[in-house]
Amino acid sequence: MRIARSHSSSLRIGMVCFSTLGGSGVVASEIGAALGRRGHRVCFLSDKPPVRLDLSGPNVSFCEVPLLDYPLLAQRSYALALTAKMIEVARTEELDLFHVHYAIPHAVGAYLARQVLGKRAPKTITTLHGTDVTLVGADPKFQPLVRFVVGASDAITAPSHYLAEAAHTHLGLSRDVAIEVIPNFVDTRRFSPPASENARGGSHGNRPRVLTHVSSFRPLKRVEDVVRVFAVIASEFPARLDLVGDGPERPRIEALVHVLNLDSRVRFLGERSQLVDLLQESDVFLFPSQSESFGLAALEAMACGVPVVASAVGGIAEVVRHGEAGFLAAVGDVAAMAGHVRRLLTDDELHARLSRRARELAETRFPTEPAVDRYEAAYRRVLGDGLPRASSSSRPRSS
Ligand code: GMT
Repeated sequence: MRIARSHSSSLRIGMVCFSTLGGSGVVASEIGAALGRRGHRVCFLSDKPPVRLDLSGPNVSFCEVPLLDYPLLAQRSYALALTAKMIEVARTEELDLFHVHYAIPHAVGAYLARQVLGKRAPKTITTLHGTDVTLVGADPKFQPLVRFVVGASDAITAPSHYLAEAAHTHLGLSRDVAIEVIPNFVDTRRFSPPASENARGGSHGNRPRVLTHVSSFRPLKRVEDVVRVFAVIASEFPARLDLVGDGPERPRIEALVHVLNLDSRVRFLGERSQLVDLLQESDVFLFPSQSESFGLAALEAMACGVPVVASAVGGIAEVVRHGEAGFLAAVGDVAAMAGHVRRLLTDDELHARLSRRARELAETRFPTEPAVDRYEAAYRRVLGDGLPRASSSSRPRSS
């Protein structure tokens, strides 16, 4: 039988996330690692160890979700296997709560597991991340399911005000259902500018200017716009484009780079779990997404002092302040984005100012520990530890 623990006692948390390099798995990994350092026991449940998770840290473990291999279950359902594992781990580890990242299938697993576990079930916190709301949740076929399992959570969080609002409108969640905005965060000790700014091109340097893009190469990332912006810049400057990541759009983008005769100036670097070295060489980070709840990749670039040129959509403006940490333009406006990059590459003073401010915003508005404090407070609250309830409309700290 689970014993209620006091405020200061350590919690037992089942952290459920994707293992891939996407932002939701990164955020889950960073929260779990920080909670482990605080003495909580965190067990990650996923198909593989999350790529960005440091399993050598204190109090962090990994519980693999093995797929059921039975002929009648032709699809080898991950959702069912996950649910079964959540039930098992909740019992063996005496979990206090599940913290699930990305609604589908994770909040479904949490809901079913809790039905099975009954009175002894852990509480559930669901963190929405983006397309779980804007694509899957907005799809009429999935909306009733997503709304139900998200609404059944004991607490819901989202990384931006944009996504919290989208969850109410797309999922049709009642306004009485509070969604706490806890902005994503970045470890600014690890993600830091280069020791010397000479690492970057600069208008007087001899090195080519480096433009960088990191994504999952899904259509909504609009990697074609990245290449088209670069084509403009490459016709005016000695420049290189680093494309980091992999996904369904990559073959099409490789073909486009070839057609534009840019093969020698574009590097396809594939998936990388270590980004700092690449970001420290970068002059401008390109992020022209069709939709974005937050843009963790842009925040990591900012922490390394890289100004961002991005589309003005979703939660990006809550992270990349136009004219401070970079510049925003309408989705698909390649000419405007190329113009912003051109300014940054020709005006060293402007570049240095935005680079400094990008770093400063990452440090002051998106630090790790205050965000983890807020998750921990949410855990205590759902466990009935009597801490005051945070306002669902509280904004990230302004500097
Ligand atoms: O929602 C997704 O498409 C996947 C998700 C992920 O796992 O990468 O990305 C979302 O979550 C990140 C972490 O909170 C955010 O930084 C991304 O902006 C967001 N992606 C989208 O909204 C497209």
